[in-house]
Amino acid sequence: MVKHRVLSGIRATGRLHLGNYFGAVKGMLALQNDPDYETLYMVADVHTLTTPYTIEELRKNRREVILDYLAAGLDPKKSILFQQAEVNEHIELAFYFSSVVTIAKMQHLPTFKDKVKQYPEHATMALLNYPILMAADILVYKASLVPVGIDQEPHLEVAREIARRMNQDYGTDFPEPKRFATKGEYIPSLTGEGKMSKSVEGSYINLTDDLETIRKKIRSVPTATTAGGEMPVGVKTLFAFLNLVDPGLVEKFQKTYDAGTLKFVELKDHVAEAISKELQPFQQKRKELEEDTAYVDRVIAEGAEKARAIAQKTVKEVREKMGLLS
Ligand code: AQP
Repeated sequence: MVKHRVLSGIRATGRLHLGNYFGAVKGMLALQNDPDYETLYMVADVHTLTTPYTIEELRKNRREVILDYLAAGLDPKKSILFQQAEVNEHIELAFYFSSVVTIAKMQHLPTFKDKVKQYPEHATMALLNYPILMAADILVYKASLVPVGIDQEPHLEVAREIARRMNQDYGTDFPEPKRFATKGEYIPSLTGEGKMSKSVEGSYINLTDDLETIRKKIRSVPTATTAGGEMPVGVKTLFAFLNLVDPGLVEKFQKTYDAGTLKFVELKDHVAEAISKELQPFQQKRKELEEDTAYVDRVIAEGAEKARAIAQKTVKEVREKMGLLS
């Protein structure tokens, strides 16, 4: 039986947070452990160049994300784990794809506009090309399923359009990739505004945070002074977290909220403890992996080799179909 392929990635911009974990990594794990799928998970280090970064940090983080993947339970015996920059074919295919996409289309994407607002001095061609490179990341493996958060949906739409155009114009056989959604496809920011995001200070909980840090951060979520009535955004956030880390208790806390007797500090401390408990196996495994440099080096080298073998085949096909091979 031909297995369906899965591709996902996380940018090498720093330590993973709960949004990355529930929106992406949980889905990556579920598909890795399903024998119907062949899974490829990369560190999107080339995508890191689309927003301001420091060379030293990038060098460190492109390895750190591999450690995070392994600590979260991604297993090189089941998944191909690799760094995007080690497989040049992604960039080559992205250039071919850029010939079937208009500039206007890219400029109108909400994700592009948001990032330009966030970094007005950094409205680069690389940023404009982000969704095209993402399409290449997926389609170079002919992947049909992509476990990512809901914020990535507009980019997947671009990937589907590119697949359609390439198939129509050049007779390729790219699938139209779909998003694999998890229960935590949208993790809200701790500030009560927008999504949890690495680049927004005060918005996130890192997977490496200890209980004290998590408790402090969760206590900072803005709540009303009294419970009952329409739920303010901060309270909704707390319930969203509870639903992910201790769903059995949602009903009990909801009842006390409706009755106006909920003590927010109790809910907050319970949520903090449940998050910390959820993260303990990850934190333990990460410490062990930090000691095992040789193993991590091997995972990185072997992953690149396996990914390259698949990617090279696709790019050769595309070059041929587009008239670049005689
Ligand atoms: N808040 C979120 N809820 C659910 N999923 C999320 N993801 C990110 N934030 C949330 C998912 O995590 C994966 C990696 O995203 P990325 O490669 O864009 O990583 P990032 O740039 O480091 O993510 P951030 O925190 O959002 O960074 P900035 O602040 O730089 O933009 C994706 O699957 C994404 O959907």
